[in-house]
Amino acid sequence: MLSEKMQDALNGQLNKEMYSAYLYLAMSAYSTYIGLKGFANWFMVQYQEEMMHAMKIYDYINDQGGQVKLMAIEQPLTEFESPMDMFEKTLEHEKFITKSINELVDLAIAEKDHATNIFLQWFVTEQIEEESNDKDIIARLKLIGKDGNGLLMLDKELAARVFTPPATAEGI
Ligand code: OFO
Repeated sequence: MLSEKMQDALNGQLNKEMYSAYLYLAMSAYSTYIGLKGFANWFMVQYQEEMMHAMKIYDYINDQGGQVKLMAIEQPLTEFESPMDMFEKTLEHEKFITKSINELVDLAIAEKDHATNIFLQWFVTEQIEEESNDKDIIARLKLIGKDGNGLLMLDKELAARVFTPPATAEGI
């Protein structure tokens, strides 16, 4: 059973996850446009992950007898300055998502909603990995600098990323 406040907050997070998916799909499209197919693949996998995050929340609200309320998804950027610009914006966005998840946990604790608190722990852990992956790639892009060969090597590596669907519908 979800309180109305918790339900609204989870619907808000569902919308943020859908926006995350949309943002990374925009980055995937831009990467393809500038000829970086490996980056395009990395962001496409990220898009799939974000859709999975959104659907985890969608399923959870339903499982708790709440009401899913879909809202308008903000338009993402369509132009980026460089691969570094995309990853800096990705990290910045993930920090915003981490803050949002932390606020949801605070609310679940304040409301003594143990089920939602436990549900959110998956996202708390996931955010550590998301931010760490982005920091890693930013560090490598810094090392690469203006070296085109280095960029192409990283592009080749990012082409290998695959989306692993969760083992259960809820992904737990
Ligand atoms: Fe990128 O973790 Fe969801 O939003």
